[in-house]
Amino acid sequence: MKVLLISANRFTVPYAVYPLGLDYVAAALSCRHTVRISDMNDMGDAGELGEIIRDFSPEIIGLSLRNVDNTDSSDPMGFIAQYREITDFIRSVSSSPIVLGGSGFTIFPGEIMKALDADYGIIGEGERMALLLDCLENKGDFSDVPGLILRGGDSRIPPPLEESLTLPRLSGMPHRGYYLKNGGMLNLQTKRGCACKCIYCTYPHIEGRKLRLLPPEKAAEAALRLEKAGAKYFFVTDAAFNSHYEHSAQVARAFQKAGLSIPWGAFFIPTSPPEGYYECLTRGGLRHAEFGTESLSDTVLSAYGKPFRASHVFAAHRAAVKAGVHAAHYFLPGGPGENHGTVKETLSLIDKLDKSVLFFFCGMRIYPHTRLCEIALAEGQIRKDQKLLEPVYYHSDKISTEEILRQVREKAEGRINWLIGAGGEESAEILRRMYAKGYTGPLWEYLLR
Ligand code: B12
Ligand code: SF4
Repeated sequence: MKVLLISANRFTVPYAVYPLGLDYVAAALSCRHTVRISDMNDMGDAGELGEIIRDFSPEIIGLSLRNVDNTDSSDPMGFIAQYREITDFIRSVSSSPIVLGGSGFTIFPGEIMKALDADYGIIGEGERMALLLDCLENKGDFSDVPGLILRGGDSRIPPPLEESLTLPRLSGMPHRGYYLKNGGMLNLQTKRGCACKCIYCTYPHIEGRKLRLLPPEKAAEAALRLEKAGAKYFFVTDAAFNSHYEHSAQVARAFQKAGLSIPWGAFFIPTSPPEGYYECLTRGGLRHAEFGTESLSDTVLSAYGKPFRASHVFAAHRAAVKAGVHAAHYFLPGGPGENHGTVKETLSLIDKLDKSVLFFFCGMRIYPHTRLCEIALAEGQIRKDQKLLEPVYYHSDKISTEEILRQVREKAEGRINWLIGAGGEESAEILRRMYAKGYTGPLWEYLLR
């Protein structure tokens, strides 16, 4: 079959993110089908998409829905209306069935199927689209496709893929050019899954709880291909790169052994690392670490279900900075357990995180399939039948989000390394201007204080 895969994401805050998921879907389909990828970031307007559809005449169209909103209560934005415009446009030029997928879709499959009136959706890993195509070609039984959702049907949550992680399609992606021109950043994945139980987090639902690891030499092969393709920097998209200390160190050693010369960054859990861990990673090219710290109050960390306490955050931070890593910490005040005292505690300890960039997402978004959703339901903050596609944020009855924002803004005054949310359009615009001058990567070195 002729398959057109489209990345619908046009959000460029904090920067434009390469749609890696579609390379996995393409790899799973390419042996039996003709697959083409189009990226809305790389297109001037919808007219261009129309030309691609007319020229290629796809028999089926897959649409990747990464973000449903920006998860930022201080500057909320939703993307479903934009996606609806895209599906309406596709329908105006093609009668081929539309299949939805992607991480945003996986969180809200039923609601998004309805909002976009799509033919099919695949919850979770899109490699399973190969089974849907088999089914369509052979008039097979749809119930053999795990995670498939039909128009008007119920969502069935599939088990994560059993197989070990493989590589995505690594060549023949012309849309990479857009990212190489705008910051030079591409991305790769070395594992899927997270076994932690942080109460608000969707990642275990999207990727599964069991860790599935890519052999380190395969990760190095993927990294070298990115370098060869012209990437100046890459981001490792794993839920948490150090959720398996041994494997992540092996990956860094494999990068070093393969002679990788471009720097990279990743998400980290601020747990105390083994001796020499960050030095090993920097030898393999690690330049920046984004820590999911969330709070420096042990009361709050415990209520959030985090697998570390404030002392571990400081240990992880010191170890990373000593190794020369650019550190960033994400904070998520306002969830269960937060009160005036805990906010004060976090803000008074925060200066210990020197030489770092601090992101504050004030307000915890309630997602389905999370412990937070159960807590909010038990506290009467949401109804059992309430749809959460339209963002709902948890409210602590001990301190309001406005008060938290006020305190954070007051402390952030005059500090360029404190960003509310992802920094918004203003920071993204500064990055865009620096990229236009030839700068590459996330460019935190200009903010670190
Ligand atoms: C890494 C990451 C980032 C990094 C990206 C760095 C980079 N250069 O790549 C950074 C920190 C920059 C980032 C930023 C943001 N992120 Co983010 N991010 C992630 C994360 C952890 C992984 C995404 C990823 O690349 N996965 C690896 C690829 C291979 O998987 P995938 O894309 O999901 O694709 C698979 C399936 O989804 C499916 N699939 C994908 N497309 C399709 C298409 C079809 C047709 C089919 C059938 C299947 C299918 O198959 C693929 C292979 O199995 C996810 C959470 C998660 N665990 O998924 C959040 C996530 C995507 N981010 C999210 C958000 C909100 C954001 C921001 C808006 C936050 C903000 N305000 O700044 C920005 C937006 C950035 C942008 N410009 O779009 C949300 C999106 C949900 C939502 N609420 O909208 C997620 C899901 C986290 C969450 N809160 O639940 N992010
Ligand atoms: S917040 Fe990080 S450590 Fe916690 S469950 Fe999510 S991915 Fe895992």
